[in-house]
Amino acid sequence: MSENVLEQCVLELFKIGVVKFGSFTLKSGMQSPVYFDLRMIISYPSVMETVADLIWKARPRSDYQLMCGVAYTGLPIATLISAKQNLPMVLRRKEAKGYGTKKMVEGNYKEGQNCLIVEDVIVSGGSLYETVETLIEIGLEVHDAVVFLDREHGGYNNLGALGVNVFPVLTMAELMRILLKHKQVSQDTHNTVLAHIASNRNTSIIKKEKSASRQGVGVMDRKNCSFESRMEITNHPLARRLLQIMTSKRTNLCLAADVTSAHQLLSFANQLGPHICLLKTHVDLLDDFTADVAQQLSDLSEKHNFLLFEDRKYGDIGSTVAQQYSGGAHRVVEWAHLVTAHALPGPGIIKGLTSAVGDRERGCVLVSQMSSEGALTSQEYIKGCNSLAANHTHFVIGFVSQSSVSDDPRFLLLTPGVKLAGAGDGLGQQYVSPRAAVLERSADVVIVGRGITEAEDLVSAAITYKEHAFSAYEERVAASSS
Ligand code: 5IU
Repeated sequence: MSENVLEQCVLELFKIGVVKFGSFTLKSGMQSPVYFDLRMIISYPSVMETVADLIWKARPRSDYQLMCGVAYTGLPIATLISAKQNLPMVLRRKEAKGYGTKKMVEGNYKEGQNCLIVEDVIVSGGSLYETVETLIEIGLEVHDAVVFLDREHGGYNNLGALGVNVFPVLTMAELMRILLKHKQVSQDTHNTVLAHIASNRNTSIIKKEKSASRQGVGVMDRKNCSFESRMEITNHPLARRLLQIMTSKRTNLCLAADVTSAHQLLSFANQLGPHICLLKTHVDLLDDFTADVAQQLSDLSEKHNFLLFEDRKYGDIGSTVAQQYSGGAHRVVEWAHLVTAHALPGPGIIKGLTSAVGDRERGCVLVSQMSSEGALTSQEYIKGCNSLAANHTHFVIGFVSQSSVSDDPRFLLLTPGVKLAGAGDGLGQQYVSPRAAVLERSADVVIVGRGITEAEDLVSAAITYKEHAFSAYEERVAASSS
């Protein structure tokens, strides 16, 4: 196919608004400066025909007996090809019918037939693989997929590893090169998109039950997975870093340092740093916070390899939290790797916080449940937190919780209200032991304050909590694999 046809097609797609630049959240939760929406072509039959021709030409061989378009945009494209090439189609439903035959695949097919997959765009390859899986289950042979655009986020390799060869018409870098060559985008936009591709090359497919079964692995349930194995499937760099710290230092202990002087905070951080994965602060309690204290905290976090976690519980509209996060006396975004936030305001809370992040590596933990007596976090609220997190995996790394609010292995559950002795503090706090937090309440990280900060020997108290919590985690993972 001539380079010219492809270039003309890209320019045409750009003209009709298929390619957009700005700030977008992809289905996976990834933030992207570019969006490619091929659905639009159904309003432009001649463009659709060109796209279908280009896709057809990208196939590696000619002996397919069937073709299947991935819903939705792959469907009209496959239909065009099917009619033009006289190649029969099958259609994979998104959900099985609730009546009649309940089948997942429509159309006539015979076991063993070789089926070509047609898709518009691949990111991680996850939705394409769901289609492949269903077709394999009914006995079809599926080895090749033709796609219009490979966004270069790892889908090509992910599918290759699952035995599906992907043949893209175009990659995102080629698309940008063509738009730049024809002066449709600035050099800046071009570079921004290329940098985005470079930093998101390896997204993974979240293995749903079915995908996992083809590879002979079990369903990935958070509670059963080791921190190490979860590193591979989280798409947030700070979640990965935290899991890495927990694995290498063998600690899932977060110290809650509710103190009023910087000297005391820094002294806790220095003494207990070797035993913790996170230092949870409330720097608004300090009488003497300065930028220098923040710098010293950062230095200690580097020295002892733990992350800084400011428990500010942001909960206002986006514009206000953006200012609270970046400004005021504490300039939290400048030094805290993680912060807590309420889900109450809805997606605006994430938009507001992320607008202040710039190019720093930052994340948040949503307060899903609280340890205090009579907390008002209902099931409905917990569900809302889960969907807010699932739609913003580029920023949300997990939840503060008191039970197994999520089985998604990408998210970490952090549980406060942990103490070895004592049921409460007389002000509503309710305690459980570190073992119960991990084994009964499904915590990944235990948050301990006064159990350590009020102990006579700080270091030995921290070691005791660390050992209780980490051995409970090891038991939990071992129990699931036996
Ligand atoms: N904290 C809770 N419960 C919660 C949430 C946060 O205790 O539900 I959200 C904070 C408050 C304090 C720390 O900073 O965790 C617990 O300290 P003690 O271990 O001293 O109770």
